[in-house]
Amino acid sequence: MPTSVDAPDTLTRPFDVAQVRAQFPTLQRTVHGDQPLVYLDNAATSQKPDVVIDRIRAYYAEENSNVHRGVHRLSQVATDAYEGAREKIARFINAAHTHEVIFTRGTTEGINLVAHSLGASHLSAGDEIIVSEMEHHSNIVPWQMLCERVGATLRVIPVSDAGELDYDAYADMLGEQTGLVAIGHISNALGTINPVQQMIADAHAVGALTLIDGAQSTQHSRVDVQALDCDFFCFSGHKMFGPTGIGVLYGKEDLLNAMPPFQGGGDMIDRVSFDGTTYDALPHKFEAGTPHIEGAIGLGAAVDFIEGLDMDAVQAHEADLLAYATEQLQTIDGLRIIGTAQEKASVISFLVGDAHPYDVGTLLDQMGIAVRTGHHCTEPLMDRYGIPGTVRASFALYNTRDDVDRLVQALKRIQPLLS
Ligand code: 7TS
Repeated sequence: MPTSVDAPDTLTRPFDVAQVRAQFPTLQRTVHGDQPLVYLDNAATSQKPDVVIDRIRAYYAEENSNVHRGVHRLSQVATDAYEGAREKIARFINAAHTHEVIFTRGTTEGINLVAHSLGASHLSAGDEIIVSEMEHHSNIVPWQMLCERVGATLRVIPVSDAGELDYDAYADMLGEQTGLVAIGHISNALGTINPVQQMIADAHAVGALTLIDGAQSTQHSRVDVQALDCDFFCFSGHKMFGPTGIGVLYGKEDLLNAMPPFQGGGDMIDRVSFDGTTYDALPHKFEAGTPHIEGAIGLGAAVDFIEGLDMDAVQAHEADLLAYATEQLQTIDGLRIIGTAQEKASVISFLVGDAHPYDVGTLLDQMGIAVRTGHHCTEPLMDRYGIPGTVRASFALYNTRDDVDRLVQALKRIQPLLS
């Protein structure tokens, strides 16, 4: 079977943004007639490079079959590709074992899986679950549901005006009653990079488990789950140049083994009878039903794409974009940046005077600029700042200073319409 699309060219160093952009077909298109697209909605989802698109096409054109237990050739090819993707992802996050990588629909499903299964085995009435005020709803609501189910209590780490966690408050909350600390690695609304390594160590010191919501981190930085020592780490393929509908839950082997399955069905069993059913070993115990085969394979191609880049150079490029955009946006009268943490990823939330974020976003769209507006699924955080939402420009490795200039020029043009 041809698998040449599996092996992207290693990019020439230093980081060549034009060469990277050329690999993303969507970035070549125009919108609203002849407006070149300026795509600044990467925290919602990233665009996809040719290697990912081509790999998915090759799977359907040449390898399509259901996975596992098939004796025929195509089933073996599809299984090898699916399980090969799991191995790539395990290496990518430095998991100790490949079977610690569970395929999910995305971050949301990974967190719900842990809330369901860990809730059944490890958490009970009187336990506390700690989250922060800046969490995405995906890292709030499953824990609220779990608290209701088992009688546990949700504790919330406050956020400062700048958008940083109140670490002293966190340290005070930790105790033997703490069952789990569930924290976002990088805030999707503010860009704040949280000190998760220290938070995990401090949680472990009181015997608590830890879950990191990595939805916003795998596309910006190297993640090493063993170095972090987190118990669980969740992320979404579509935010890291891979397909939608696929994501990963990493969990430590002993914990995953001790947790009951999330969903029941085909592929997750050892033996089924009406007298009782036994479950398959990891990772299959947590993957009921036909999986998102092409999604996993596409995510493997996205991992290859990222690993073909010099991540230090990518980080330097994104840091430059963040600094340049922050400086340029501040030249706009009445523009207020929400989230000015010391440690920030390339996400900028802002408000322009009293203008509603939706109006700003709609006018920017007319000029080909894609930003996101609203509460970004962080309503408690918006309540904290007393605002209905923000305009959010989120940058990926393929964005340029020219994109920043287009955003700033457009904001200056629409400003008279907003007041
Ligand atoms: N956690 C964080 C920090 C996120 O940013 C998101 C998605 C999720 C969890 C959920 O990920 P999913 O792939 O399961 O949906 N964030 C956004 C966003 O900022 N705009 O659209 C989706």
